[in-house]
Amino acid sequence: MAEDGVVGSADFPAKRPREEEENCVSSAAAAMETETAKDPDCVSGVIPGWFSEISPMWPGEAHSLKIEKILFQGKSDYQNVMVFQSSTYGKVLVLDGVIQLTERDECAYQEMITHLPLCSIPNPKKVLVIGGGDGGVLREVARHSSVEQIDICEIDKMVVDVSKQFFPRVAIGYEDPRVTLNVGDGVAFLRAVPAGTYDAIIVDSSDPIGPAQELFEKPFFQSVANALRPGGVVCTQAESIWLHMHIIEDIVSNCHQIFKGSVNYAWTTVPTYPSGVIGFMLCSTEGPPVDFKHPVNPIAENDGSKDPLKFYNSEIHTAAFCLPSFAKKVIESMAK
Ligand code: SPD
Repeated sequence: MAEDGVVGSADFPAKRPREEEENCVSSAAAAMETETAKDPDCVSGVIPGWFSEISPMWPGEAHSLKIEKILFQGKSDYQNVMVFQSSTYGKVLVLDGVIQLTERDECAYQEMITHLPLCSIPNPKKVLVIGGGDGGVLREVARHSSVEQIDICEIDKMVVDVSKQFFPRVAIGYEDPRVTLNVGDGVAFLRAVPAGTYDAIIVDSSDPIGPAQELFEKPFFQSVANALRPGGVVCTQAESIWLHMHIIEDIVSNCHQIFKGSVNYAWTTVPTYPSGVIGFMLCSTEGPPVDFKHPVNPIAENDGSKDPLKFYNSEIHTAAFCLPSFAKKVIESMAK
């Protein structure tokens, strides 16, 4: 292990970096004057002065945010990284043209992806985060006083560095002494984890185009199940019921084959994500039963953190598993 709890990518195989940038699918305003703009090929205007999120994953629609100032643009080995100041959602982190978080609504995602699994089991001690380089999930895991070890595996060091520089209230998660950062490929990392190591694994990935693609595939879920103790839980980013039922169906089908405990889908609202909602796949391995819909491990009112919870509470935990009829029909039919 290297200094400061950071494990270098040499400790396990790194994912092959993207060779050449394909067509840039997203747009930010060309008309913006920026001191830091380095990649004008990836900046084209839909509405001048606005960032528009355009992707084949949500064809025919594009949510836009007004840009006050572009604060950072860079290209890592894996993706384009951009930070801009928006006029209504605070600072925004964008990877390959897709919004990962805004200061205003990140709580709705980070709190739910973390506390839905961790409040569903008694006494979680060892937690692994795959992805989540911005540190927001770490910040949330750290609220749980029972947790003794928090490992994170993030493929892109630039995401970690940029988050620490521009999103200190999110990246504050890295300051917890229980955290060990591994920079490398989450798929390879998990394959090397001894069976039964973790009580909970949280997969905070970007969308399945680009570096996160394998995190949506069956072999990855198999490695997750193997790395969990009996009755351990996983929560993965599982896209939008409005846009991605085909992806969700694949995830649910894989999870029913692999996880012999509970398999449930939950969702939350995030105004700046495509369609304004995003879902989570929650599963447990065979062992002590887990009833995700009824949390058994509430977070202490005074959890010792600087900022109180903004979004999560026990009522919204249970409500997150109530699905609209069209989604419920598909997802529940797969359990049979
Ligand atoms: N469509 C974007 C989905 C992004 C999910 N991951 C966000 C990372 C925040 N920690």
